[in-house]
Amino acid sequence: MNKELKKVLSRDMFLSSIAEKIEAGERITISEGLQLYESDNLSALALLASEKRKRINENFVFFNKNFHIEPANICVHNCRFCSYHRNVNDTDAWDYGIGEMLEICKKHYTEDISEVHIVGGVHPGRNLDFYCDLIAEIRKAFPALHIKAFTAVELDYMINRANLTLKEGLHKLKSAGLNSIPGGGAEIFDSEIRKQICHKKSDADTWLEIHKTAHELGIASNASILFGHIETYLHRLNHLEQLRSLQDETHGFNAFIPLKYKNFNNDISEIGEVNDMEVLKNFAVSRLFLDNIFHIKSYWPMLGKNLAGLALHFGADDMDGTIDDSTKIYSMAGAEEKNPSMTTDEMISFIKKLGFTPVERDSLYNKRNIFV
Ligand code: V47
Ligand code: SF4
Repeated sequence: MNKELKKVLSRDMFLSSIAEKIEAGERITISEGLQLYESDNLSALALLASEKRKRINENFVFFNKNFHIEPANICVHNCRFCSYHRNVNDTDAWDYGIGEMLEICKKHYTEDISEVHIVGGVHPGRNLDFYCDLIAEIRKAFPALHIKAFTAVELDYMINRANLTLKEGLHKLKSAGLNSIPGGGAEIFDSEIRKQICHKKSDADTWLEIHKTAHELGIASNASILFGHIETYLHRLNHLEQLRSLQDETHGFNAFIPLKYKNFNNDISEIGEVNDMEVLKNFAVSRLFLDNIFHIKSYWPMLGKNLAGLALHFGADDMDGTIDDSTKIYSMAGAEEKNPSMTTDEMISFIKKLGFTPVERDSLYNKRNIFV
């Protein structure tokens, strides 16, 4: 244990014993996780999470060069926290065809871009064949691009409608060129909370089953949590526990993304947003609890650059991508970054200024360039 951490823990009996466990590489329990959440000793949480992150990821902070496609904001669901979904006839609804999405790819693609991230609403008029054609066309036009696409909730709907098993549907998408699955749609796994904030959406078991099946087929994925609305610390920890157990089985999750609930223009706006301390604490506990998911993503388009940078001192090791102003999900929910875009140079100097070594990665966290 480093000197600074010892000093910060010297008058904190509760955290000291948990810190010893973490130091010895032992797994922490839900009740220990609860003690971490309930602690006001933010310096200790930061130092503990930083020690853990260093053991896993040294001093590296990862980023990739990517862009997003949001095929449609039309959605059959009506999640109460969502500021993005629209009905088919709304004047601000969009719904891109395959040709339009290829144009988006052409607009953003250069040889050094390694990933396209595709997430949108659960569209009632689109089927699995449409999405397979989309993936196949992108694969044909941009053979080297990693295609990370469709949350488990979108996958559940399209595969169900095609009357296929999860395995058959995912296999079909993989054959078309799908490489990995993003972490969205997880929200909070607890069924009572889900009933209150996203009652129509796929349940936790389905979300977990889709990721498990994907992992078994060799499709890696991410996981997320939507926090800071009506859930308690215990709901968050139960969520983390379910992810940790699945990861023990499959080792298929690349990264965990804590998504802070943003409250602009949705059905639960009145509950407000949690403060930055709470966000940072959540990063630290996630890093300490999820000992088997190697990367914690500080998703800057949603957090804003300043808070995303601070999260790197609370256990996060990944900034996600350069984005090129290609996502609206978070700006529509009130995120500080209205047109998120960072050049590679900006990303590198941003990470360096915070004292870390920037690493450009591919979507599976292979190192492409280390900027010492
Ligand atoms: O599941 C919706 C979230 C998610 C709000 O895998 C909101 O690399 C905050 O999948 N406030 C979709 N969050 C985003 C997603 C994602 C994002 C970044 C990286 C990756 C990855 C995946 O967006 C949804 C939901 O949890 N969301 N509304 C809101 N008001
Ligand atoms: Fe639809 Fe996703 Fe919004 Fe829910 S969060 S309403 S599934 S777009």
